[in-house]
Amino acid sequence: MSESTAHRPVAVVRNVPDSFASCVTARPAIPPLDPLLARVQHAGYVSMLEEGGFSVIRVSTAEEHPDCVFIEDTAVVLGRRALLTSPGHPTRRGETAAVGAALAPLLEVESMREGTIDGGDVLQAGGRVFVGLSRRTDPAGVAALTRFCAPVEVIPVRVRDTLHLKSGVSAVDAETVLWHPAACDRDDLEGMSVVEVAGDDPEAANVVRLPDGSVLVAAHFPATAELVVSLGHRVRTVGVSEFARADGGLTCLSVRLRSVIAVSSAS
Ligand code: CIR
Repeated sequence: MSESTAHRPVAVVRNVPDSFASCVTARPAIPPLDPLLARVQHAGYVSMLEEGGFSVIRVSTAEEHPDCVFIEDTAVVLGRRALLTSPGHPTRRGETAAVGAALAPLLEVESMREGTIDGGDVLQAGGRVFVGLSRRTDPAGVAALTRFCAPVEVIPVRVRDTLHLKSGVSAVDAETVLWHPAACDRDDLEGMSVVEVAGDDPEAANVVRLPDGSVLVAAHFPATAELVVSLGHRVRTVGVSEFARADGGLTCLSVRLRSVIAVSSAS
């Protein structure tokens, strides 16, 4: 590799639309969501993805889709294939077409024909795929995902009180997940080393593994940052409070293509 290039896995993101304040939330956001603050925080998130070793591709934003920044929900990537989802909330279904167009040059892309899935319910860990049965992901969606992933094993997990499975569980390394009891039964994460996070907010368990081996943690969860350090990982932090107010965590702001390596500037 020359000094001016680096081979990096790809992360796909989608910028914050002006309509962000109208996105779907479990409870009305008070004060209203601020698209300008969200944009500043999104820029920080993208910087961290890049510093951590991802090459970032952007899908243009869509004013008619206030939630489009939560791009993780629109696609599940397994190796060099992508399944475009049918998101569980009807207002979000139109988000997938532009994501499919962005992924098509990089991956073999197919679309779901039955059921609903939000990518936030799909956790790849320990060589298997855990999928949350949630308010957004239904049994027909799980069946579609199971067909897509074969021969990789898909394990359905009943989501307890969180929006998505990954709202309260995420992988911190190849064998270990962070977990909050609001998300699911601990025993459902069979085969994984399960580490409980502190506090009342399940999103404290939502982190992103970066290609350089570090782990991205939301700045408003310092106890998670300490926990991840105690597990032997380097931590990067980023402020994403405006997305948290819209029921989103760190994973939901990108689709990560760990098997697709782009050659990019090493700056
Ligand atoms: C929604 O309710 O669909 C969005 N406001 C938040 C989606 C968050 N997605 C994720 O955690 N994967």
